[in-house]
Amino acid sequence: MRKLIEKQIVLATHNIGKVKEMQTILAPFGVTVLSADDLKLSEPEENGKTFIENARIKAVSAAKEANMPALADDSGLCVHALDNRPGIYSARYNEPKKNGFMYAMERLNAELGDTKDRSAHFSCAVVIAWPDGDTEEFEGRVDGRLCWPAKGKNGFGYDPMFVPDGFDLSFAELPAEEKNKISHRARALKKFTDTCL
Ligand code: ITT
Repeated sequence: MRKLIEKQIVLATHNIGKVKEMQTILAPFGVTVLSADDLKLSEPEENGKTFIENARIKAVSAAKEANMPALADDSGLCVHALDNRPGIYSARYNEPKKNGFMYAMERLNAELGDTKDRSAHFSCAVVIAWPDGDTEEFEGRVDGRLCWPAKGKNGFGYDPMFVPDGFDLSFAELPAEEKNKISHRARALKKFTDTCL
């Protein structure tokens, strides 16, 4: 397993919700974290078939372009009664409406109809790539159930309709520090920090 010797990395994501969470989780480790927007990095086509493949595409592209280690996150919501959709298509599920996520949440809820099984999980793949193309890859997951109507104002994406196991509040109702203890992203990043830092 390769250690991160460099003290500066770029987050290979253009999603501001992810950037905030990743910066908060990585803050205690003393690594300077730049964002893809800071460096005006391009967005490669995410044509992988898994979260790991898409995270690898983003990390390798950003590390080469920025000439520094790059950390990418590919994540999504997997709804069990829908054969784990939208999965890797979670962001694209919100198209053509790019602003606000209500469109995707309503679409998902309509697709579920009166299905009794509301169980779901969030998955997150985190890949660190170095400019020489080397990578280390990690995954995290949090299980829960979908609620309707959506509730809460924190977080981003599908957070208002996802209630993690052991809680009655949605991810968008929980304070950020609570979500960051148990989320799919926190769990994948914990494996990254345990291994590479
Ligand atoms: P980048 O590719 O630039 O990182 P993106 O938003 O396109 O940004 P993804 O392709 O990984 O990222 O899509 C993941 C989508 O899954 C994201 O847009 C959210 O809608 C959803 N998602 C992932 N993690 C989430 C979380 O913690 N809370 C709510 N929704 C989440």
